[in-house]
Amino acid sequence: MDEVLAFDLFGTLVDTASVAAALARALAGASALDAPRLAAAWRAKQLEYTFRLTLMEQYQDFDWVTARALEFALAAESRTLGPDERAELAAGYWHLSTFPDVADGLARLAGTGRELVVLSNGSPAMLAAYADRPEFAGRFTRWISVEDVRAYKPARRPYEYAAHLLGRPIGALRLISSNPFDVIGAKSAGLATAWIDRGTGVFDPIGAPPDMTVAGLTELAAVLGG
Ligand code: 2OP
Repeated sequence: MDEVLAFDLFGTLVDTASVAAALARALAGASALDAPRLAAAWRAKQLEYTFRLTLMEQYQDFDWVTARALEFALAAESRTLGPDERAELAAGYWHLSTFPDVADGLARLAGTGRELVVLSNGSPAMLAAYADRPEFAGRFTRWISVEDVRAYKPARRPYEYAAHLLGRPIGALRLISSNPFDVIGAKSAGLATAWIDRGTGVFDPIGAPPDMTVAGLTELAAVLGG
């Protein structure tokens, strides 16, 4: 039986840097703004909060985490926005741009006969919104949210839960992610891995290297015979 490919969403299929345009619009007129840097700081804080909550054995959903991280990132830059403007910006995480290689890569991977699923930190409602996109429609058999186990990746629980839901041994899943923490977490839980290097070229040296490194989904499909 072929392995199941479990895709991370944020940063892997959709581009978290695409919130920069909305940040630039919201803060137009304020003093010089490096919107891509602010978007990156927001994303880094968002992930930090997921890690910290999980370490504290607490859970707040990904919308809450995203909103709090934006609050922090703005305050750290001494930028002020009202609650409605902040809410609108945070809602941008429901509408991130899909990376250009994704539609073609998923089509080819589906052609290999492997089952494709999503395993994401996103809330079930967020995942449902993404599932309706034309490039994703019908490609994934499941959109698995960590919310079901109330623990964020890279805790073991979300990976083990995905294997349990799919009724497969954990080693029959391959996690596909651009996030090194996710790749290392999955590997340490027993999954095979593929790292989508979306341009950083730098992988964290705190765990096993990825089983596979590719530049995008089209290349992944080629390596996997699609
Ligand atoms: C995701 O779960 C880790 O943010 C990443 O989609």
